[in-house]
Amino acid sequence: MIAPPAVWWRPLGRYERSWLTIALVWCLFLTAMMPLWFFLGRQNVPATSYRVAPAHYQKLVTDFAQKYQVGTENDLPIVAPPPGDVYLLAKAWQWYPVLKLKKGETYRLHLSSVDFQHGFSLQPINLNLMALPGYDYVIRLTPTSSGEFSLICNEYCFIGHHLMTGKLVVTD
Ligand SMILES: [Cu+2]
Repeated sequence: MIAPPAVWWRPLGRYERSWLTIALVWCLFLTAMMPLWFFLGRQNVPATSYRVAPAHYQKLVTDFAQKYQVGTENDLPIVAPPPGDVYLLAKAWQWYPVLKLKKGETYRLHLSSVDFQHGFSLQPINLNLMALPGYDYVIRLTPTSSGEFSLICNEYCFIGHHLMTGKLVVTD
């Protein structure tokens, strides 16, 4: 056996010192950005959440849909509510109902699930929210462009997950 020399390392070279400094500065920068971005980033959805019994939420949505229904599409009611509280329900495996909103108006979009955890994903805007049973998630929403938007589920919710699509319409 050969014993290693008493001092087997050499003092840091210029390059190693530079790279270590760059790595340290980058780590500190990223660490500072985590809390900063939480407060300054515009990615945070203005939302609040409340506890709600799934059966109660289901009733709220069906009453709401009946009240403001203006049509039907693929057996789903098309609902055109006035600005204010609007309801959307995620269930295996559909988004209920088809909401018809007005550009520039402000809504309080309620979102919840009656069975599994689903993922609300509005395309092509790429607005992503969680739909959880037992929680009413309320999002302040002001559509800024008109057209037809697709809703997909981006949280795996068993066998019908890939079929869980919906629609949201914004009119001028
Ligand atoms: Cu899903």
